[in-house]
Amino acid sequence: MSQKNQTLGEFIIENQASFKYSSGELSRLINSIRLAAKVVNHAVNKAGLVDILGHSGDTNTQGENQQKLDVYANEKFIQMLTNRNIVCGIASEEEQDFMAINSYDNNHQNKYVVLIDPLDGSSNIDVNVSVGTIFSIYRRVTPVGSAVTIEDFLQKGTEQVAAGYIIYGTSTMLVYTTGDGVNGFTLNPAIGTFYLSHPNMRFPTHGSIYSVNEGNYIHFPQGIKNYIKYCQMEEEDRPYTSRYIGSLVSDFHRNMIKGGIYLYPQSSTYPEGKLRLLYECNPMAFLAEQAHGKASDGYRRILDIQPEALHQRVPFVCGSAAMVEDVKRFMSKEHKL
Ligand code: AHM
Ligand code: MG
Repeated sequence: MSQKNQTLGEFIIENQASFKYSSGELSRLINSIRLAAKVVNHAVNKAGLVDILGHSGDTNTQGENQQKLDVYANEKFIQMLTNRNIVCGIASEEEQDFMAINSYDNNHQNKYVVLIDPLDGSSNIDVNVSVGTIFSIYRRVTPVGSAVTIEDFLQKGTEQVAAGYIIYGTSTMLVYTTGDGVNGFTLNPAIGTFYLSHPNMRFPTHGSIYSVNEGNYIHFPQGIKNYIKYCQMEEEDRPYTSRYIGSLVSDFHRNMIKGGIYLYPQSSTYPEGKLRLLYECNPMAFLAEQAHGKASDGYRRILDIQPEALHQRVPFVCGSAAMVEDVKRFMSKEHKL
């Protein structure tokens, strides 16, 4: 499959035939995400140099502070996806409602909707820590030729056609799946080209890293508390190492390469968990499963949850398969669903 020095552009073309519905539309869609990623990467990289840092003064739909780069990334991704006339709808973590995209020259003939978290972990920007973009793609369920409705967005994660993230880290990477494994591409900033650097990425079945905001320990359910104590116990391959960046994409990326688990459980502050099912958990869960990992809310497979609202939150446990199973065991011992 992978040849040396293969670019993302070449990879997309080469793999187009293997998509379930191969009309070139999905390839064009991934290509525009690639382009938006480069534009946002440019802005993120110079964030320390220009007066773009700081709070914009607005709050997003969750009532949280929105920073300028969030707004910028949101605008750029929406712009790239709408200008190129390839999607029929977009929902963004930064927008209250979904957008129906009507391209009057093709009268709602596009088939895909995109859900996006344009800049996740943005509280990390002003301290120069990695952030990411997360995207998720579905085929619409309502008939082409009409405007999209909420139904097109509230699909189970199992229905995703593609999902991925861009990590703006020490190097910038685009990692994605179309349901046939996970591949990672690293940007060569000198020439603005993504190269296949991490073909067929996989979570080790077991790892030794746990990533959780332990400052919230006191507010966690007993099952999670017990699991954290288990991670810290001196036994067999334990204690595990604790690593928490506070940037989902970065924590996930490290755990996928090294083996580990990420947890954002329910707590008294966030009774439903903090992360959003549609913009964060489903795409990461799809990637995790495609990389032989698992994703759960502590009891259920994330991808099987029927979404009820665009900005729904859910407890999230994701990573090496055996470690996610351990958490489920600890949860079921203490709590009944
Ligand atoms: P955001 O969408 O507002 O950026 O929040 C999501 C982020 C994740 O990237 C990260 O893992 C988590 O929130 C960190 O939350 P906390 O600071 O509560 O540990
Ligand atoms: Mg987010």
